[in-house]
Amino acid sequence: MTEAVTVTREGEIAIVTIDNPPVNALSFHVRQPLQQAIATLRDDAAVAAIVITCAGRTFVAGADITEFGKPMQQPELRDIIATLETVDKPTVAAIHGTALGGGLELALGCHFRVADAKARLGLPEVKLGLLPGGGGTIRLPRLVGAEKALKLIVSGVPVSAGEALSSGLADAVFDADLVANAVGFARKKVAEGHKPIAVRDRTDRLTGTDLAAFDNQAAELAKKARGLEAPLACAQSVRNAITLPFDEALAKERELFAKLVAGDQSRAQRHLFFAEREAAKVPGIGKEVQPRTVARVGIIGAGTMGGGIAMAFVNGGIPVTLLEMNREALDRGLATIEKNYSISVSRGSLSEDAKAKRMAAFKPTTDYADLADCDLVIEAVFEDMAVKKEVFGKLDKIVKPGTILATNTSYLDVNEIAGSTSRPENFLGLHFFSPANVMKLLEIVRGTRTSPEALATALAFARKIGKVPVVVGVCHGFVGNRMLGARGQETENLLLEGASPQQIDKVFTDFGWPMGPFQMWDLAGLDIGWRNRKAQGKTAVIADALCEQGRFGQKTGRGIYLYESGSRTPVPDPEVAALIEEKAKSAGITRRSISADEITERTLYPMINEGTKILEEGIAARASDIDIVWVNGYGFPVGKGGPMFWAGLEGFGKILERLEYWHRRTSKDVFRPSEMLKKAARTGKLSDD
Ligand code: 3H9
Repeated sequence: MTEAVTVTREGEIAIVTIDNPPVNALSFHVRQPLQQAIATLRDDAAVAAIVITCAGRTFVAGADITEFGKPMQQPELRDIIATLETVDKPTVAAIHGTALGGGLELALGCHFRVADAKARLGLPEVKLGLLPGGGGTIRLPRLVGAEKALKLIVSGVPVSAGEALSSGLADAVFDADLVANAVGFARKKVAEGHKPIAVRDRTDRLTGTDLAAFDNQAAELAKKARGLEAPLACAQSVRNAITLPFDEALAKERELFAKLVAGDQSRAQRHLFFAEREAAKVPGIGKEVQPRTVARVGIIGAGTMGGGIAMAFVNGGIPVTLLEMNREALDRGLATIEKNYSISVSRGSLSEDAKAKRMAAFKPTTDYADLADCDLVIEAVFEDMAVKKEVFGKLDKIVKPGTILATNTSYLDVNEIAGSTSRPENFLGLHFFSPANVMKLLEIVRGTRTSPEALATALAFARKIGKVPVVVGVCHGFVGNRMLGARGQETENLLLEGASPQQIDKVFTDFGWPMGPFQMWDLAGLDIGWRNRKAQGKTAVIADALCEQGRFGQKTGRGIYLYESGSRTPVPDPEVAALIEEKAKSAGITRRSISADEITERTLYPMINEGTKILEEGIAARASDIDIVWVNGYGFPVGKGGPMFWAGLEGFGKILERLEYWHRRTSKDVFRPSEMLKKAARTGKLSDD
């Protein structure tokens, strides 16, 4: 094993290299020799300056997250930084790849930071439910000013080397030869002969901070935090950097960090960090399975879904052949795509030049023969088995032998569709979520005959276009929509029995969902479900009645709620309340008061139960995969870690007991507890944990 920390010399300049693959996290076996090396070099009169750099693909990407939740072994990061700050010769962090979290904090302990032009620098701790706990909230404002620091810390989004340079976070940026240039930079500082100033002692960017403006900015951020503690703690700590002496502010940052790291929200968010990486590892798909190259994608259908999927690929650098039935539909689809890009240009997130390049990456066509050279073809046409089979029957004859065919169906049997082609091994489902160019989740549906190569290819292009892929098996609605179905089964009954839409929605938003189920109905459009129900001979007493009155949701200004013209704010409607009462009366239901707990038990508990049935059937490989689906596709609050993680917090025993109660009362299958849930209630964990 190579040494985690080595010291080399370029004349009077010492170079400390950290080597802890894959991301140079500051694990205990790095901290200890690093601390020692810095102390030794500090006391070595032959050393005039110290450069800290990293081997491998990146500078330090943070503390070692796997050590959180266990007793921290000494020395801690803050001890190392404190030692660094006792060095009175120039110290220079040479940053390539990403300097994140504790990695950037280590760099902030140096007098200077120099970066490779492609490097990114950030404090993403907030995404793990934390605040930077190695002095980042106290030192960063001293370099870039409090308002910029607050933005960087609360968003958790890293900045480019160029931005770091212009804000004062970096002192120099180099296009190549980072370490050699860092040594040159250090030599120059030595030659200048000034005693370098530690970041902790710099106050120039802090004096004159407009505290009222800062508080306003922090209040705006607090509004968006939606129950998450970490963003508020970040803001509090940056404020302390302005108002308190350095050491006092640092001690308070430490207290805030200790509280967050021990809390459920950070546990949940750390779980999601590892769950996302775990989801990319599919049983049976090892490194020996090589993904195929996907150089061009064909997409059939330029409507909302097809257009969104096409944009996702083009944004990820893969050109698209976009097919529609006729020229008008094609032009409409392209116009929508262009409009979407224009919005990005007007917001400043895309340049005119980049927009032009992206538009040029679409090859529009109405001729199936133009799909012949595609490596992957995805259909996003009408959700109808016969239509899909016809499309794939045609495609199968046109595309090359190795081309992967994929359906974007939300519910239909992928195996049956695959059977309509001569290549079921090169067939899979790609369930994108609308808007497909924005939503991160991609359910990759593995058919019984999908080959490992096809699956590995799907995982590879999913990551290339910035999606979070989760491999799922074939069943009605796969993981997400199947559990959504279980969550929604009792919502109408709750209305009929006495709850109001706004009461139910409030239980959901209080939980941390961005919106409740009825707000979602109105947003998605009630007519979609109505059409599906009619096709399947099903009914929904309240939703059907609303649709019969032309109340389709936001798009018609009225659904379960009322919407004033141009507004998306739902306003409770007495007419809907009367309709619910009337329907309850005709069904012979005496309405009663319904508690928030009952709403949770009859919506979220069945959803958890369905999740365990999905695991029993092997539709999802792990409970954490289900969490990734729900957090990235359906707005499940990140601070609760996804439905299956949350179930552990809530208590499997409690969930089982209430499901059994509702099952006894109603005999409904949705409440029938799974064997896995019963076992979890006994052991305290789901079987794959
Ligand atoms: C912090 O610093 C707190 C301090 O303020 C205070 C301390 C007192 N630790 O993502 P990848 C693993 S909090 C342990 O697939 P990429 C990861 O699980 C930290 N492990 O690679 C995976 O393992 P496996 C703040 C880590 O190239 C492997 O490395 N920092 C850590 O797509 C490869 O990861 C962050 O939040 C870690 N810190 O992306 C940064 N990081 O192969 C977190 C990664 O077994 N990291 N692993 O599945 C990242 O954002 C990305 O990993 C990075 C590379 C962008 C660096």
